[in-house]
Amino acid sequence: MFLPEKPSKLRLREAENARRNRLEIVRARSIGQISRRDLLKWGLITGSGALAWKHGLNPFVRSAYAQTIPTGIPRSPLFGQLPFTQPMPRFDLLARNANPLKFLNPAPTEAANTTQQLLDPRLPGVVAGDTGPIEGRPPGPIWAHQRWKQFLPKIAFEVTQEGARTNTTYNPGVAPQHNSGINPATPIPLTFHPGFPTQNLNTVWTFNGTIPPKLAIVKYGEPAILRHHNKLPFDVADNNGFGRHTISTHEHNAHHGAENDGFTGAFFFPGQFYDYHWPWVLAGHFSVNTAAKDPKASTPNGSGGLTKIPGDWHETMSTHWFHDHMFEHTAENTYKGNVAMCNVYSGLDRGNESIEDGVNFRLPSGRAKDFANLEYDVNLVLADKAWDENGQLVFDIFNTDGFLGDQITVNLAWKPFFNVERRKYRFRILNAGPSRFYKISLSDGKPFYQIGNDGNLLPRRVLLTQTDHLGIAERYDIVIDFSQYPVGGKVWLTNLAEHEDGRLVHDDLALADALSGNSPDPGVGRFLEFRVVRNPALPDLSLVPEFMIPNPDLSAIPVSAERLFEFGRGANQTIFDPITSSEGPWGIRTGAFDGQGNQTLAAAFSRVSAQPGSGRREIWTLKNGGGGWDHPIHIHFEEGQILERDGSFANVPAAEQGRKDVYRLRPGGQLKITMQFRDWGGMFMQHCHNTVHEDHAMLLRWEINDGGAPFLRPLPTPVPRPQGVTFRAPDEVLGDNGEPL
Ligand SMILES: [Cu+2]
Repeated sequence: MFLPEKPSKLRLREAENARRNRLEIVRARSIGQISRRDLLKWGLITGSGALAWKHGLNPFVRSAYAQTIPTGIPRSPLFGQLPFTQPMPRFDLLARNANPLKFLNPAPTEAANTTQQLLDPRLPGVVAGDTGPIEGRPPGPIWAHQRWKQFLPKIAFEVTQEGARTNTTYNPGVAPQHNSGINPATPIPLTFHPGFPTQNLNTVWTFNGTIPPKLAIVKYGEPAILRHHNKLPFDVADNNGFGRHTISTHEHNAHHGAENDGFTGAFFFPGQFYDYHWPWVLAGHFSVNTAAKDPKASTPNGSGGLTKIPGDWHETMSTHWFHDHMFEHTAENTYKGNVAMCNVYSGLDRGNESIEDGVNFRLPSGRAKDFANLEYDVNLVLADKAWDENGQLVFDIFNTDGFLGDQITVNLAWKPFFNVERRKYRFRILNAGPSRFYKISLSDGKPFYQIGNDGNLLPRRVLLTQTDHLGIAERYDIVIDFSQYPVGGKVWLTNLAEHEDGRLVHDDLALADALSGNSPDPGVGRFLEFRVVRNPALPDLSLVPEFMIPNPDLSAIPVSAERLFEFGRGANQTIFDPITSSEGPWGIRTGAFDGQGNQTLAAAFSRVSAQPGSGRREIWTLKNGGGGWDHPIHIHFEEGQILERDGSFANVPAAEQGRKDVYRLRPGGQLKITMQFRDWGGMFMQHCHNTVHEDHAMLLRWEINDGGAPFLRPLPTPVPRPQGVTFRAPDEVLGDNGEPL
């Protein structure tokens, strides 16, 4: 997979040449000059989806001096830097702007703002003089913000997506002593380590064009709006080799209308913005606890008290993220930096460890502010990266199995350290992909608590010495108690999951083996150093309650349908459209639970593959079609409960017994989950979150059919163009048995 640490010069040159040759193909595909079909035609891709073994075109090409050992990928140079020599930056807080209707200019509107602007002729399909709408949201009533007037936004976030630049406005939300001494006034160039080269303008694209990654602070009962400006290059070729300049922003498992979900086919162009409306209601808002009587269904009131809100408190969510969902280009764009996190606060999880009101869990956080104290509540985003001999980020392996970087970054800093006090900390750990799994342990094997899985606090805390495999897009909230270490002590977060390729974890290493440095996978071992630097100034008042949020009880709700989704290889395509359909090899077979014989289909966002009824409860079986790969499957919009893993609830580990939005299938595995579809409607998605599998067509669209107004059935497919989104009827609609209607 990767070259050994000190390869011979000849071997390194051979591998670098192979990578350079491949980059031409990666680039041509990223800007749409060639398709996968072209590559198949030219014989560069095999039926199984991997690049053929043609000299210079494959990272695993047979080496000139070893017949059977693959050449491997050149390791990312470290420019003489050592690990754990730079502080880990805390996330960069997005400003919470009050009064969005006045703050945002032009003011946000219920339906998309179709005010025309002159288009830049560098945009695809545009000639001088063409005009198009300033907002890229599909126009008209179907894509209008659902229940806009009822949930007018109270907070606005305004962000750009743009190329790399220096951050001069860093706001970590905590004093430097809680940020390893980083002075936020010091400009931050876009680099993974101060001793590495700075990233070029169009090598990295992030929120506001800067690092550290961004954090949005939201709370229930406070509707928000995210205005996202696309400031990426007009010319699709200005991408330094990978990444697509059209984007769609998915708030990962927010319970919001489809027009705000970052649908993969509702992407927008450079020069446009898109307003995403986030109402932040508890699921069940319109059917459960509608009179807002239950104090557990609540939100911080700003002065130490609670405001009760409608909905089911068992659906309260906490740790979110948002990221690009561009059709066929999600892996490139998220890898390039289109990733942010979002902490959702509530009466239960308010980010204040001192308020005793019988509702607040008092998880490690801080106490100075009413809610969202961050001193001891730390977001961590894990992302494996690779860079070339000039230190520039590369998206290297043109391989549909998945992409692995050889270097682990935390908060986009290469192997940093973080100063902690002798007390409890909460870490909200996100795996941002693109393809690697992590199994996390402390380097001394000491136990810690897992309190959350995905966006949700668990029914019960779980004491662990190692986590399960953290799949791409999954989040684990853990609590580590550093009071067990002396001042001056050090301990490291360590990855035990060894990969050979992007398909699955090859081996779970014993802690000693992961620490030994002997693994051929440079991604295992220590990746974050904790330095215990002092005693806390104030006593640690935080708690780690044994019991937190039990699952909502759906047992009284009849099951309206059972469906099967099988995730596998060798997908067929029935729709041939250059914009809305993709090609495999990955795909999904859809059907009734006992349905047999339907074909595995590659993604097309103009196909509707399932239509659960609004308010209904369903049971879905997610099945891995093979034993040679793992898939972390993400179902948008609804939190699910795992009823069975491989035929029995006894196989569901404690840390997976809460609500989930990403479901790891494991090789050959099968899950049965249940969900209820409510409150909002429209077109959503389900896909593998190994983003390379997702982009190579393991994705489908499903829709909530509410049987009437305000939605048409099935919804027309948006087809975005710079001049404006057009619509057409879905190319294909599958019935409950998985067969085309
Ligand atoms: Cu997958």
